[in-house]
Amino acid sequence: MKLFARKTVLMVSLALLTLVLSVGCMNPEPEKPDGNQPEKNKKFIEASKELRDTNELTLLDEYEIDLEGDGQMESVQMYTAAQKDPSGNIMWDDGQNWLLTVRGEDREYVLFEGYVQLGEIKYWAYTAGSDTKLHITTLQPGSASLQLMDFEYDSDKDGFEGTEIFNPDNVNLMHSSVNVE
Ligand SMILES: [Ca+2]
Repeated sequence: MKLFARKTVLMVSLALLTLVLSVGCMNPEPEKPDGNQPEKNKKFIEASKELRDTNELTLLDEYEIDLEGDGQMESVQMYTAAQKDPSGNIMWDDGQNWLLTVRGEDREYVLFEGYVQLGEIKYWAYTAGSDTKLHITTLQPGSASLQLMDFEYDSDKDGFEGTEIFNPDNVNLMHSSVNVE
């Protein structure tokens, strides 16, 4: 009886050891994206209640659209910090701050805010296919960058899902048919 018990203990121990070893030798599972962690090339842009001060900025482009279909218009606005000369021409520097924002009366979604060196920002607003979601796609060409971003409005989350589509490293821009205006 004792012997049997010992054998049983030994066998159970061996089985456990085998199990521990086999689990230990298994390849670790590939890392799954954590639900709370944003993907590397994505960022969510929430509504900001405090509107940026645009008094000192030059409005380059404005487009009115009803974001969520409530009958009240919102506006896509693109600004640069470069000022206009008395004739109305923009005095571009080698670099300047830019602001691309979608604003309503008491909120805004800042799609881009920052300094652009030897470059500019272009945007396209559109819907695609049967989907009625607004997309704003931006291209930011510069002497050392060529970034393409897509911002899709999500009415459930009330914000824009930004996705970096293209952003190659070590760009040395040699030519563009699009010049700073
Ligand atoms: Ca609206």
